[in-house]
Amino acid sequence: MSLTRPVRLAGALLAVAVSLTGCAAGSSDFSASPAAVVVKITEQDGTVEPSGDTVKVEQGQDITLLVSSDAEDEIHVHSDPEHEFEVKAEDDQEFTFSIDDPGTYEVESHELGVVIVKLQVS
Ligand SMILES: [Cu+2]
Repeated sequence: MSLTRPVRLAGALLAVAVSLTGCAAGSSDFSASPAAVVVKITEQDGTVEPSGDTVKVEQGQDITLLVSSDAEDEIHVHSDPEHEFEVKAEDDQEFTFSIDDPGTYEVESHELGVVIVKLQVS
């Protein structure tokens, strides 16, 4: 699995642009910051929150999945290249990645077979 990021400079410039627009601090599950979009994910008793919400991110912006789970799982990001993360039965596991190409990409719980969030990259 390759995690190279050829458009690093573009990502940095976009991060600057994002910082000019401010952030939605204080909102419940999603908090945007100039540096990264953090998506808080909770898996418990065979269910997952959030469940299919759309999260908007910038091309090349860091996306951090902050996962708390009571069971092992595998989280897939259906981008190209795809990202796969091994989830343990632990709180506050962080997985950070970015997506360079615009589009909408599903983040899926492999064990539960459900879409957690859709990342709308533009
Ligand atoms: Cu998948």
